[in-house]
Amino acid sequence: MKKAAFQPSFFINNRKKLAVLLPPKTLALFFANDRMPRSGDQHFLFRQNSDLYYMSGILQPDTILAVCPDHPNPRYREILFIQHADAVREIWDGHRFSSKEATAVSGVETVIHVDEFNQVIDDIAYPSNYIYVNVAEDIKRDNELVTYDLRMINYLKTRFPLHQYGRLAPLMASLRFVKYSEEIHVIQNACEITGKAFNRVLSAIRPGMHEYEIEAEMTCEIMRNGASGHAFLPIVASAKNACVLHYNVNSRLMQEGELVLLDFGAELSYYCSDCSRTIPVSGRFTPRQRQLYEAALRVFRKIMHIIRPGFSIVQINMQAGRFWEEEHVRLGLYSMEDVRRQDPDQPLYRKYFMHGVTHSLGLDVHDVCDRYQPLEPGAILTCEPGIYIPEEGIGIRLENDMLVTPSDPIDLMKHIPIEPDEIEERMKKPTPCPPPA
Ligand SMILES: [Mn+2]
Repeated sequence: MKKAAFQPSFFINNRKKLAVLLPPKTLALFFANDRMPRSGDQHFLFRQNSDLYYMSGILQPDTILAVCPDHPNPRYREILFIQHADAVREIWDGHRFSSKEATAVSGVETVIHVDEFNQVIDDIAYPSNYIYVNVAEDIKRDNELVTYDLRMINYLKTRFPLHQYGRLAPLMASLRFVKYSEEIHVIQNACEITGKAFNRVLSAIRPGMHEYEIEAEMTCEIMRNGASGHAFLPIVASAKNACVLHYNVNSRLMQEGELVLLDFGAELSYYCSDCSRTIPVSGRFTPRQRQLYEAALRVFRKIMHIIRPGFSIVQINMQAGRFWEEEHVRLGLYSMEDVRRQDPDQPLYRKYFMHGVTHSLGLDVHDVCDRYQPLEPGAILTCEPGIYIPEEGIGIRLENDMLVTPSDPIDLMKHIPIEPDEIEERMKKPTPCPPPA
C-alpha cells in the first residue's frame, strides 16, 4: 500500500481526540518504526508504527509527528517531520513526499525536514511542561533492540531533564479500541478476502499435499484480491503440529485422516483480519474429531454471546475457562471431582486450553487495548476457543472476528463456513467424468 486508505479528516479527527486527553501544555511525540536490516543491503519489509499511522497516515520511515495543542504559535501545534527529498535515494527506493503531499495525506499544515528536528524541538519543548512519547509498551521486548522511540526518549531526557514525561500508550489504546465506520468497513473487506482464501483451501486440499502448498493457496487468493498480504505469519498446522500454538514452519506432508488447523488473515490497508479453522485433510471428520470440533463450536457460540458491553477481555477469558471445564468433563478428560480439588491458580482446563479466547483487532492483529476495560460498541474482538490434546495429536481452534454492538456482536466472518456439515459438503471433490464408452 503506497497511500493511506483514509481521507485526511480521519487523521485530523484522531489528533483532535488525542488533544482532549492530554494535560495542558503537553508536547506529544510519535516516532516511526525503524527499517530493520535483513542481510547485506536488504531490509525487512517496512511497516509504519501503528500509532503514527493512526495519527498521520504517513507511511514513510524517518517520520516524526509532534502534537502540541497549547503552543502559543499556531504553526507549532502540529508538526510533521519527514525525510528530505533525495534524488539519488529516490532512484533506488522511489518517491519521497514533498511537504505539500505530506499535508494532503495527513492534514498537518507544518511540514519540516526531519534533519531539523534537533533545532525545532527547543521551540516546542520550552513552552511545554509535559513530554508524552509513544513507546510501544505491548511489543515483545525479549531482546536488546533499542528502537527509535527508545533512542529518542533517551535523547529527550538528556536534553530536557526537568520536563515531566508521560505515556502515550494508554491514551492510544483507548482511542484505537473503538473503531470508526471507515475502519470497520476496511476490516469487513479484509474478512471477505480471508473467506475467499479459506474457500480456495477447501477446494484445493487433498491428502499428500504439504502444509506450505495450503499457505501458497491462501497467499495467492489474498494477493489477487488486493490485500497487501498476510496480517501475520499464517499457521498451517496438521496433526500434532496444531498443538504448537504459534507453529508457522508449514513444512509437513499432510495425510488421510488428519486434521489441519489454519490460523491466518488478510491485511488490507494496514488493518488486520484473523481467522482460524480446523478441517479434515481428506474431507471427512472422524467421529472423535467431530466430537472435539463440536465441543469447540459450542464454546465458540457461548463466548460470542458475552462479547458485549459490560464484559471485559479479562472477564470473557475467565468465563471461557468455565465453559471449557464443562466440555472437558463431558469429554472425560477429567472429572468435576478433580475440578473441586484443583489448585485455583493452576486450573485443569489450562492443560487443554492455554491461550486467551479473545483479543482486540485493528491496525495490529493483537490490537492495543485495556484488557480490564468493559467492551464498547464499535470495538472489534476475536472469538477463538481451542482444544489441544497432544496425546492424541489433535489441536482444534475456531476463530471469527466480531464487531461489538449494544447487544449480540455482529460476526464479520459469518459468511466463512464453520459448521462441520458445511465444511464436509464444501470439501466434496467433483467426481471425475467416466471415460467415454
Ligand atoms: Mn487471533
